[in-house]
Amino acid sequence: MKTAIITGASSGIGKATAYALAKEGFAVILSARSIDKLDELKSELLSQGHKAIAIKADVTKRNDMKEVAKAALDEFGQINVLVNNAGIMPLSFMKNLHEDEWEQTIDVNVKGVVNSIAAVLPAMMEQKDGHIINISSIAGISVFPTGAVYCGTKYAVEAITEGIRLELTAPYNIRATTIRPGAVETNLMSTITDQEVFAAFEPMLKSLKFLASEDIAKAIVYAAIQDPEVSIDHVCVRPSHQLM
Ligand code: NJP
Repeated sequence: MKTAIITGASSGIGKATAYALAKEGFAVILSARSIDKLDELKSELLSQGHKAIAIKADVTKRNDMKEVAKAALDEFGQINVLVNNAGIMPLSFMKNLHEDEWEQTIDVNVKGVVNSIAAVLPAMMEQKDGHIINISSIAGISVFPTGAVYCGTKYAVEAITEGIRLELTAPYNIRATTIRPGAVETNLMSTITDQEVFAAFEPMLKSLKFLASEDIAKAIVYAAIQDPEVSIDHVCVRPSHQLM
């Protein structure tokens, strides 16, 4: 049975992805910091006949992610897919100097991604099979005001993903994909504390119909279930009326 580790599986896109991959026959390894939410999700999946385990882990901590990989191997014997989904988006104007949030955004969105990659690579290289699906963003291909640091982290995710493709696909059969969501209805905006951001985006927030997490989960499944010789490099999924 193929397995998928999903970081940030306690809500939003990660949670929807857990359901979608489980329905495709993957055993899912759910990780995030909110273990209560993960346990609830795990119970629901098990009651529907799926295979799932839940492990509390903070992506910014290397050892936590190594424990997640170890649990996946102990339970299922292999790691086929890593969905690097955990992320935060405390948008702010540069002039307002939200330095702590900048640092936290880099820690979660960049260091968290490489910590998770490092945890699964030994198993994937040994198996000569693996797929790293990194949740980037439209912010990973274009910059907008208030998003300087957030966009910077997602540009980094794009670069890291391309590096994996160049170095690891041919010798180890490890594929790499970025998923680039547009606006999706999740808890992500709750991390914004700079009130000027809400004022700046008010017209957009009032008029735009956000996507559902399930819309992004479908794209993740599409990338994950391709035949081994097919590489889906990038998938951009945005609301039809979101122009940038
Ligand atoms: O957000 P949300 P999304 N260690 O807040 C986890 C990208 N994206 O589903 O630890 C481990 O519902 C947190 O879990 P917990 C976005 O950049 C979104 O929208 O329990 N996990 C939760 O499960 C991000 O990469 C949109 O608090 C940590 C999850 O992350 C991905 O989509 C647009 C953690 C966040 O779930 C999922 O975000 C776009 C840590 N230190 C890109 N910190 C969008 N929604 O519009 C947080 O372009 N988490």
